Amino acid sequence: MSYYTFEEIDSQASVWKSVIDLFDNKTKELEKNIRSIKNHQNIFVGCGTSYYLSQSAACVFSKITKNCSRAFPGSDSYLFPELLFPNYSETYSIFFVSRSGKTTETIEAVKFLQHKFNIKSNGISCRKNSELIKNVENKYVISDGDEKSVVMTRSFTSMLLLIQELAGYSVDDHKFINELRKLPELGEKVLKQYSSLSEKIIEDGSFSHFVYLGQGPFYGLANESMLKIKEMSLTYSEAYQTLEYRHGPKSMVNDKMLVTFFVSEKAKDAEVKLMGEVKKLGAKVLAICEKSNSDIQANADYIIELNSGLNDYARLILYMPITQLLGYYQSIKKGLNPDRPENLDQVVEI
Ligand code: F1P
Repeated sequence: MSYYTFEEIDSQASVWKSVIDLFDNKTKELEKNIRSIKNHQNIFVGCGTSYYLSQSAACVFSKITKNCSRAFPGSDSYLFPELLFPNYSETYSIFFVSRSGKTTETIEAVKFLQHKFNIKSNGISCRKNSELIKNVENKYVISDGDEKSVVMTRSFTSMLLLIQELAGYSVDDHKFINELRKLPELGEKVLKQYSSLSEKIIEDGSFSHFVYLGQGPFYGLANESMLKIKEMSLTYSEAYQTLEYRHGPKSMVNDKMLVTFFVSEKAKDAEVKLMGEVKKLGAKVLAICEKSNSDIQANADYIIELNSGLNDYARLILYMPITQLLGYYQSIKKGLNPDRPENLDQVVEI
């Protein structure tokens, strides 16, 4: 039986190409939108996957535009709005992220913030006729990223890439933009080279608990990978900033666990030290890294080397097909339907 989820994961690199093409052939409207987000503080708002995406997006924006950028769940934006705008004299741009463009909390946030504060609003979605896109000033739509399955996979990576492009173009960082151009080809390569390893990891193990660890911009990816395991396979999973794992959660490590490290180049030495500690306590370790080294080889049971030549902030989405597939194969192994998780709808409407 073939599942939409698998096709959606497998086809994502071609959607990344559509995102690159959108920016390579910029319309006048897109150029105007990009100009309007210069030198602002940036706030990213979404729910579920779109919130985790926002966490990584805010890190990319802080690094590339050098303007303070933060992420909030849709609910906080209208329940605790004072946290979004501590100093109202600053200039803010707000980015609402939603695949469907109709999640209740995100739409509440759009309406509340537009009514209460006069702030430039940007909407990022996979559906152009959605309520979100109708209600924002600057509209960014990547329709090819939309999905039939409940869980978000290619929509996550393609909307994140769209935001990476916005960051790069808003400050004319051509080095970063040129790195992003390489992602579709690299994504195809990763899928070809490593899909079978994701399947093997699940086949070989009998995991009842998954942990995902990533620092800085990789933390949003760790959260999203944690969610994929929960949604698709109804298996217990957690995510932390890598070094936070020592501060308590590590005490629960056992031999029924797969601990995945999103290894960065910037913090590699510090991150890799933890691998040995986790391995000693009996867990299986998966390292996803740009380049492996002797410490990774000594401590990881499975290694995925991306060899992309891209910097940490450009390379992010290349990590995701692997962990999306872990959720998919774990779901199949448990006899579940990865397209239709239990007790979850495609859109949360309250
Ligand atoms: C957000 C979301 C998804 C979740 C489920 C329900 O959707 O919470 O993360 O997997 O599909 O909706 P959206 O606002 O991005 O459409």
